[in-house]
Amino acid sequence: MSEVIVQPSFKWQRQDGQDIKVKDWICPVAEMTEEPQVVVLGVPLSRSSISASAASEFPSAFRKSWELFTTYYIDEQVDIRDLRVADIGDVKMHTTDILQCHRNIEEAMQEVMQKHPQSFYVSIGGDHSITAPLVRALREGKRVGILQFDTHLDLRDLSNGPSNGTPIRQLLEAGVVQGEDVYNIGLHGFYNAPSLIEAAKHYGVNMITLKQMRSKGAQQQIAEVMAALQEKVDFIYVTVDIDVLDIAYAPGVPASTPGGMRTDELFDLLYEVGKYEMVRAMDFVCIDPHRDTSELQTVKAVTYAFLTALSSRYIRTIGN
Ligand SMILES: [Mn+2]
Repeated sequence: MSEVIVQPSFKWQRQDGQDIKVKDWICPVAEMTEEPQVVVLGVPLSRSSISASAASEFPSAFRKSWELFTTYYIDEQVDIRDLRVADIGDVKMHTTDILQCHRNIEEAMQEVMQKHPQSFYVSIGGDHSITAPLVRALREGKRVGILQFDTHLDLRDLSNGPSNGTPIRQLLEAGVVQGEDVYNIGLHGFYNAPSLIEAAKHYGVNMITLKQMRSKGAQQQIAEVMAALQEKVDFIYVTVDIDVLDIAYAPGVPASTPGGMRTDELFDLLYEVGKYEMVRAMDFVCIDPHRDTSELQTVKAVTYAFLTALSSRYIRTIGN
């Protein structure tokens, strides 16, 4: 029994057949007979969000959305059901102590890595503060690159404690990650104050605006970032702050803004990301299902993004 990982509050009745849904495919880790290739970890923490957020409810909303998707991806004409994906449960959280929650997250990730050293890890937030403890656990003394999809730099100083505005700053200040190994794609508009731009320059963070990404296209942009990172780092962590999406596409996000990325652009980017072996782990953060529309526009967008990234990973492994 784990001290820091608890069983999900919500569990599907899985069924077999020709036309399975994602709910029938992703398997509780205890029921898995073979070693999982992908491990999903829920990280239900949102007390660390600057604006009030029910992101702690997202892991459960994410699991519930699995009945809305099949395992067949028509764009690439591939069924991904043979990819072994395990749901390991949620990190146990303290009710009020955020630093204790962060210690639990770090410990839970270490436990996941110990149990499943060869797997690809997908953490489902929670707010963006969870990325710092997750990366701390994953690093193991190696050089880690971060590919961040975000409207914000998340480089706020730590004078008010760790929050969803500080994860990158925390990792840089602690020397866990080097600024030149951080690539932020999706910055746009009027949401990053001059002091934060200064901090990005000070640390050498690579800032790629949404406009710059659009002029290159997803494939070329990701190829360039990956080529640069492959020269420098041992593995890559991908963090997807859903506030990168335009508010019209993702209303269920506390800090989403106009002028952001479209869902199809995020899917294309994550499809490219999935092609690279060096990507060891990924997270999706800052989704507040209580703000979402009744049609679950935001929740569905994230599940779709998750499936897209797994599809290209799967397609890559079939070739091997
Ligand atoms: Mn963020």
